Amino acid sequence: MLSWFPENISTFGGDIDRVFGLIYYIVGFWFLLTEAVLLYFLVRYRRRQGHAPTYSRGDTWSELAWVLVPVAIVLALDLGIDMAGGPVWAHIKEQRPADGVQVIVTGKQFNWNFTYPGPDGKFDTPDDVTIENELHVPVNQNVLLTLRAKDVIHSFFIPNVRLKQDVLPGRTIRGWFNATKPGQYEIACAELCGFGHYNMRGFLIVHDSNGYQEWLNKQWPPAATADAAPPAPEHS
Ligand SMILES: [Cu+2]
Repeated sequence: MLSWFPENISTFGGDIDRVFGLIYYIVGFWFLLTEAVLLYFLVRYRRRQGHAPTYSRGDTWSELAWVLVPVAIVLALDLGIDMAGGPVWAHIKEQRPADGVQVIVTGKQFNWNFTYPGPDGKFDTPDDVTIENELHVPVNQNVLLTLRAKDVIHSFFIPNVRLKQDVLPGRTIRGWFNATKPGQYEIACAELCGFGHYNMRGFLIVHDSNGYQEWLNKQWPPAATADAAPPAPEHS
């Protein structure tokens, strides 16, 4: 199903793909059906010699049924989509995990800045590190994003983790994901944000746990942070 999609490497990506598939097949079915009926009627009721047109007022039940029956079916299918999509939305948008790797994402013309809190786990301290266009995360761990924009509206889009979120100047929006496969994946801006929009390309680098530790050690060499470590327990 939907095999042209980029590989899903997100814990919630399968749910999103299922909702997408449901909408795709329902809308696809109705599109083909209505276009086919339209073409049939165009030919069947075309202008012909000796056939006077009739005007249908639509005020008998059998005429109204042409409108009301499809309305009822489409409404039922819409509610079905809502029932399938509602829990997925709630899981992704409202039930953000409490623990995870914290990253501030700032979109600006024309790149993505990723800010890490450093060993102290707090933002706006001297050990914060900001990296351009590279989001490094560990595999199988929650990544909690705080999304902001500096100038105009951008849209933070990582196709492989099925995450797309607008970022707006003046607002702080939260997002999260949990990547299940190490590798390098594309990040894009999905909102036309100026002449360099096409160039707003970054990469998500999902490390295995050793690789992530190595990357952390490179950003914050252990020697430099030894002072911040708690004192060794005293022996009595
Ligand atoms: Cu942008």
